[in-house]
Amino acid sequence: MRISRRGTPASPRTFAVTAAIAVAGALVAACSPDQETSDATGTTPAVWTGSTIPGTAGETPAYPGHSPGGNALTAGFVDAQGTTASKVTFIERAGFVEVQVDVSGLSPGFHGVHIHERGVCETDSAAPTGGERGDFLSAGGHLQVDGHSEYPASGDLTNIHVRPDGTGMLTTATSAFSLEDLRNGGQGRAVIVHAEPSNFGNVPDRYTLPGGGPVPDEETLSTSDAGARVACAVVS
Ligand SMILES: [Cu+2]
Repeated sequence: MRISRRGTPASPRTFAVTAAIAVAGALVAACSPDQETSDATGTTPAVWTGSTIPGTAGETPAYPGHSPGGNALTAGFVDAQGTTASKVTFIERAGFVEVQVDVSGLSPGFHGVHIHERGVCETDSAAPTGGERGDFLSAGGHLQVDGHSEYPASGDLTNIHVRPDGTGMLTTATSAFSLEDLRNGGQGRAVIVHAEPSNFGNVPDRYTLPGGGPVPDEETLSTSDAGARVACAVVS
């Protein structure tokens, strides 16, 4: 649903965009807990003092400041000017994926964050289905994993709140996709931060479109009305 349109027309700038991708597998070798965990009665349980949540059963334990080996993806965001100060990290846990987003240089307020289908970040590009050009449009629509067609889409994540100084951070969790879905057979996916917040397709039915049509319409469902694409990261 397009009630009003914000943002500017597609910029003539063209940047070759390469997102830094790193699998955190190399980190695991450096992990050395200070204390052994034990279930035996009378022993002292391990104490977690870091912000990273403990690893889950069946995988290499995660210690504060460490990522489980081979179970994480991280990538840097670029904006239309090629700035790369922000990053996103995905960590596979037991039954869900932990998502950490750190951004800077964005306008204050809430911004939509989605996984988009194609692992490309191209400014001044057109959607795979054609149409008008704009920054990061060639990343396509929101990720829907195999067998999922409902909305919110598989790749719809929680909005990130950006503070007045332009920085923001978000930690969330989703079971709507796996790291394999993100790797996409080596082709990767794009993580997009939008100019506006997502509404997740939620438009109260007391609203109607100018022509009287019901809401949410297909555009609202497929885009969450999050507006222009202001930052993009390729994970693979
Ligand atoms: Cu999006």
